[in-house]
Amino acid sequence: MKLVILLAVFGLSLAQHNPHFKHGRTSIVHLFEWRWADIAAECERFLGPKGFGGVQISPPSENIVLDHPWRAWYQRYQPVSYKLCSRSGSENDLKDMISRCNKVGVNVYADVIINHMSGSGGGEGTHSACGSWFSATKEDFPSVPYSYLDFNDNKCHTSNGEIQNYNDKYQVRNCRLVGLLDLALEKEYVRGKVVNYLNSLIAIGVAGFRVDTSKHMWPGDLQVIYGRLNNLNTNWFSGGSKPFIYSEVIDLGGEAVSSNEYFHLGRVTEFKYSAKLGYVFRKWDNEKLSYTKNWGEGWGFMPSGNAVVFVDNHDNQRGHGAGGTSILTFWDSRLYKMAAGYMLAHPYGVTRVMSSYRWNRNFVNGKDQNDWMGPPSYGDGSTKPVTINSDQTCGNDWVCEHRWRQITNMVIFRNVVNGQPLSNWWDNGNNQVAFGRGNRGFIVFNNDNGELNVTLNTGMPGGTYCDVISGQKEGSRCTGKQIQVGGDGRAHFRISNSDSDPFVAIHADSKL
Ligand code: AAO
Repeated sequence: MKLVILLAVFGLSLAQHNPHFKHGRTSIVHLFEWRWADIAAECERFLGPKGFGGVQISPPSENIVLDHPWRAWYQRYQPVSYKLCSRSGSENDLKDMISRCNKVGVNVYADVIINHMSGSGGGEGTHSACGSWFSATKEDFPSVPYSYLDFNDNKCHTSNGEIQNYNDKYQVRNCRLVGLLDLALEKEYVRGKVVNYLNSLIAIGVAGFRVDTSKHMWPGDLQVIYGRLNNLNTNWFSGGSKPFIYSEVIDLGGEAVSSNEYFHLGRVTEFKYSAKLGYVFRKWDNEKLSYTKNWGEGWGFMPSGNAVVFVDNHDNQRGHGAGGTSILTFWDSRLYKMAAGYMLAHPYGVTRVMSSYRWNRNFVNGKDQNDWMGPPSYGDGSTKPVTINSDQTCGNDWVCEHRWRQITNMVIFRNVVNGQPLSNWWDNGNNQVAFGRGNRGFIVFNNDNGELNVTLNTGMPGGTYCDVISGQKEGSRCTGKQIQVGGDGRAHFRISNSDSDPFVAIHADSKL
């Protein structure tokens, strides 16, 4: 009996680590601030056909609407109700998008804000995405409903009710993060509301959740909440599937709360990965690509089976969260493509690709004054649609990194090499490295100032392969470079450091 219970508990926690990707797919794309209608179209016209495993969507719950700063992106991180209504679209738009994405085998993961409601300074009225009245002043959110009794104020013992010290885990979990009204998740009533909210998303077909500010919630409370979640909708997922959970925990070391407190609950965002990858490709702090021979746990990252990894996220790409100048973003496109290529080729973690919009950066003393700017929008504040240009890039200031050929093709590469170990590592002791994934794929980087000119053992069957970075295989020809692999698995690579993309990748499906 005890064994059965143990197995049940263990099985349950394990299942929440599973993204439930379909058809051997391996990557998530974060379509930050996209409208639901655009996501639906993107699933059908691009993500499904190109083999993306899932999409992380912006918070679907109703949020405060801010005038100062005007319609900031981060208003979406201040819920006022659990109505499924936001500038991304209505509840019907959301449902339609989820089912259309599911139909083409692309999972949907919702970004959920359950630690808090709006900021304490949010005032009162109907300045909300869909007209719900609320009072931040009185801590009154009748659309849920939550009252002042449902918040943590009495549990926080700092002078102003704010988190003041990240070395005190009681503050981190019981006090307000930047003034956000902190929900009392140990209350049965609050747990019930949160469970209902998450279950309402499971009912319409999401595959799981990115759980915002997990660091600021007690793992024990989260465990109870997750334990009450329904299994995934059997229209799309096999019976008994638990929602995939990935906790947002920023742990760069040296604070009271560590990522490992959340490992039993699901996967966790590995922010060290993003920060270090930036250092490596920028060659800061004397970092070199050759030092990444033991990339992963060897670099002090969490175990691979626990990690969700990314080059940048919606916070650190604009200096929020664990932002820093090392973070690579679309603004540094050449290095960004290499870093994304490296991440997607390397077996560590579940990979998440960022898809951004452009905003008017304005640095004053190293800080972007416009780090608040919301998505491309019309004068009335409504979000502009994602348009697709004839060359398949996006218009209206949507960056669509996930559509950059080099990145899309590396998402495909990761699917093709799925399950294969890292193999045939080579480096020049500096910033030229190469590695394979069994006999299914091989990648070579030149981030040095000189040329790369070397013959390497790729571990691949002999033949002619198309490089999927400078081009790809189209019919029986390569649109970019060709790589000849001999019968002995060896191939010659020559990569100039002035190439627009100084890396080369081949895989089993790019063979002529
Ligand atoms: C906005 C305004 C505030 C206002 C508030 C309420 O900006 O001035 O008071 O509304 O009216 C986003 C925005 C916030 C925004 C918020 C609500 O980023 O600016 O506030 O929406 O609209 C912490 C959390 C982490 C969080 C991150 C931003 O731990 O969970 O802050 N990320 C998520 C979302 C994010 C969202 C929220 C949470 C809120 O992804 O988009 O906020 O729902 C240390 C700690 C981290 C801490 C950072 C930043 O990091 O370790 O836990 O993240 O500080 O406070 C080095 C260190 C590193 C350190 C970092 C500091 O890198 O190694 O550990 O420096 O930069």
